[in-house]
Amino acid sequence: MDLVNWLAAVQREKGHAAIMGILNVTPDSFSDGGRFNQMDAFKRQAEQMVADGVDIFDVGGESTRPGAEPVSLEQELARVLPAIEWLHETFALPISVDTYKPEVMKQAVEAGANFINDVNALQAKEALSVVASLGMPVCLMHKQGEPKTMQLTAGYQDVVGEVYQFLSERIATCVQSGIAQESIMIDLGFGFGKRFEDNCLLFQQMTRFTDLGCPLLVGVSRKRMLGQIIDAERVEKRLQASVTAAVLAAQKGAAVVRVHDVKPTREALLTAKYLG
Ligand code: YH5
Repeated sequence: MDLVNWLAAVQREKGHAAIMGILNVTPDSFSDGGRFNQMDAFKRQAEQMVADGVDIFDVGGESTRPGAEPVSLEQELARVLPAIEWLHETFALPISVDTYKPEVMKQAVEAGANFINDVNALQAKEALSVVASLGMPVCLMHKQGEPKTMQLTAGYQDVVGEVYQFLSERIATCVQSGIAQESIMIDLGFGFGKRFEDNCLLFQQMTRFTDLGCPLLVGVSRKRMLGQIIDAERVEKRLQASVTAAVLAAQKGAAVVRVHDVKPTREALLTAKYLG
């Protein structure tokens, strides 16, 4: 089933936007004991998400957060592959891999991933051809700059116009490279090289991106822009703001919301479905 049809099926069956649950694979500790415990914690988190009604897993090796140091290919593979293999063996749910490295994309798909979530919008060398030959759906995200420094240098003349132009060009390039238009999603990239006011404007004007003809994925869960609105430094304090933002995004037409807190998000989306 192609991506657009799968999303339509989720909408139909559940009556709300698809919920993408964020599963970060944390660095291995040096001892085997630590490694076992981390995999164990990962499994329990995934099981809880399934019980809470997650629609798609997003597995990431934590290499793209603002301020983060890049992770080596070997490190990323060692973190992400066992996690994807286990999810694939254990649940009948789609799995996306959050990576910009073509080699990780390839091996993740062999391990059972069925969706590429690339914060770099397939701009790495070989990424376009790898995804085209894998035939997997992909999410193209906008960012300005590189994760390590992007929050220090962010600036736009017209953030909505520039993000629109970028995504429009990337969609065209993907299609020219043999990726089916029906398997492309887009993401405005909240917090990726954007100031507070840029994030707010993009969120407010999200519906302007619908005419690009690709389903929209929105990831704002626990992000600093929400912390700035409610004056909460600690991520654990950002739950209500995250859930509110997920409901608003769905109302503005987002097909997928990428979240940490599946259960409260699902309850809010269901409530909005009946009362909205
Ligand atoms: C996204 O928006 N984000 S990784 C900082 C936080 C909270 C969360 C503490 N991968 C996105 O999740 N993929 C990431 O504040 C993504 N869209 C897509 N498609 C950053 C992240 C986060 C960072």
